[in-house]
Amino acid sequence: MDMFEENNALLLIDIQNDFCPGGALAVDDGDKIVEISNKLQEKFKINIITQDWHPPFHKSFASNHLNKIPFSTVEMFYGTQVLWPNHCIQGSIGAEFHPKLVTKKADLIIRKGFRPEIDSYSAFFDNDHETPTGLYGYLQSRGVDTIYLCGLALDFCVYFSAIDGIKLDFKVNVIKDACRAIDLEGSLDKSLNDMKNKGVNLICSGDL
Ligand code: VGL
Ligand code: ZN
Repeated sequence: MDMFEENNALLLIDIQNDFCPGGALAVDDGDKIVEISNKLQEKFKINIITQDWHPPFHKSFASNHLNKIPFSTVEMFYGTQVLWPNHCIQGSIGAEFHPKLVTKKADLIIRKGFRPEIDSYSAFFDNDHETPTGLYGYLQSRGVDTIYLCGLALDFCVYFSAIDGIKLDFKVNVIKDACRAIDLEGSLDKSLNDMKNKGVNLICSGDL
């Protein structure tokens, strides 16, 4: 397949130190997708990288709530929010991309989760499903109609980006072997089923 077409974009989601082994919110084998993500970038004309980018007092951190522990939940004005360990704090080493991730090929690096009061899993919208990151306008103005997703974590930021992509009428492909999951209380199975039901293509890097 030729991904060098102007209507295809590869979105590399949150391949950052804190989501890799040794990081604050480590995803099992998160670092194992770096090489494959670099290879994928060779196939695409348009590469876009996202970066989870939180201020220290971010409301998605358990530490910023009274008597709350990581991986519990809280009701926020936009619905139920999982509380995470402090991660991807703006300017920290944990927020940097994995050192082996090639970033020079990216046309756009989009930061998300910088508003203290609201989390942002999706590359398109904050968790209120309303506040835009700007990615939609960017893709539209470049004539992109098909997106390919890889990165971390499959059942959170990749998943929410894929679902929003469908809502926005993109053809959405998730490259499963170039993702790893957190898998919190069945979230992996739930997200995979939901993606299948909503028309996300789950593919392998070998298919490209
Ligand atoms: C993510 C939890 C919190 C992700 C980001 O990138 O999947 N998950 N912040
Ligand atoms: Zn985050």
